[in-house]
Amino acid sequence: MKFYDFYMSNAAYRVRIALKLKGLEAEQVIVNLIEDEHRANWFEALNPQRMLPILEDGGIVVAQSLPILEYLEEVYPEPPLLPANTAGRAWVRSFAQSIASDMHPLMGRRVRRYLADRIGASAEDIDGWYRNWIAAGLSGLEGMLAARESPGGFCSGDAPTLADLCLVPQTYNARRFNRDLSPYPTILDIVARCNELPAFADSMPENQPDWKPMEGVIPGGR
Ligand SMILES: N[C@@H](CCC(=O)N[C@@H](CS)C(=O)NCC(=O)O)C(=O)O
Repeated sequence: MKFYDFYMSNAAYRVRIALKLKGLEAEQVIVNLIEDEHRANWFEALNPQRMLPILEDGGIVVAQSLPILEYLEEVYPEPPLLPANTAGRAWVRSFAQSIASDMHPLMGRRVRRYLADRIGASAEDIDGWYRNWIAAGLSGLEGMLAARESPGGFCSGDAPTLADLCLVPQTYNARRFNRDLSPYPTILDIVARCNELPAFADSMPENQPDWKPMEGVIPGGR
C-alpha cells in the first residue's frame, strides 16, 4: 500500500489517522504542496485533479479522503470506524461530509492563494474569510453534537469514527490560524480525548517526517 501525503494536508491527516487506527502499514510518499509537486506530470497521471491524498492499494488507486476512508473500512473492517446501525452511520457520514464538503473546500490553500493572487484580497480580508467560514462550520458541528440522543466520549459513541477523523484535523487547522475554540466546548472535549490516542497524536503534522515549522503561514500566506 502507498499513501501520497503531505504533513500540511488536512485531508491527508484524516487518512493518516485511519491507517494507524487500523494498524495498516503504508509506504508514505511525500508530495510537497508548497513546492507544487502535485502539479508534476507523474502526479497528474495518478490524480488528474492534482490533489492529495491518494491511496494506492495493489492496483487500486483511490482519490478523495472520504472515499479512501470508506475503502479502508470495506477492505480492512477492523476496528470499525462506522457505527453498527444504519442511523448511526448516516449521522457519522453527515457530520464528516459537513467538514469535508462544506467547510474544508472554502479554506484550502489554493482558495487562499486565489483570493490573494487573483482577487487581490489582503491578508486581513482572507483572515476575515477564514474566520467567517470556520465559525459557521464549527457552530453547526457543535449543534449537531449537542443534539445527539446518547452522547459518548467521541462524536458518535465511545470509539472514534469517521466523524472524529474529520473533526480533529479541522480543529487543528483552526488552531493553526489562531481561532478561539472556546465557544465549542463539546468539540474541544472530544478532540482532547481523540488526541490522547496514539493514532491521533502520531498523525499530527508536527509528527510527520516531512514536517517543517509553519510560522508565518497565515491565511493569505503561501
Ligand atoms: N475533497 C478532497 C480535498 C482534497 C484537498 O483539498 N487537498 C489539498 C490538500 S488538503 C490539496 O491537495 N491541495 C492542492 C493545492 O492546494 O493546489 C478530499 O477530501 O480529499
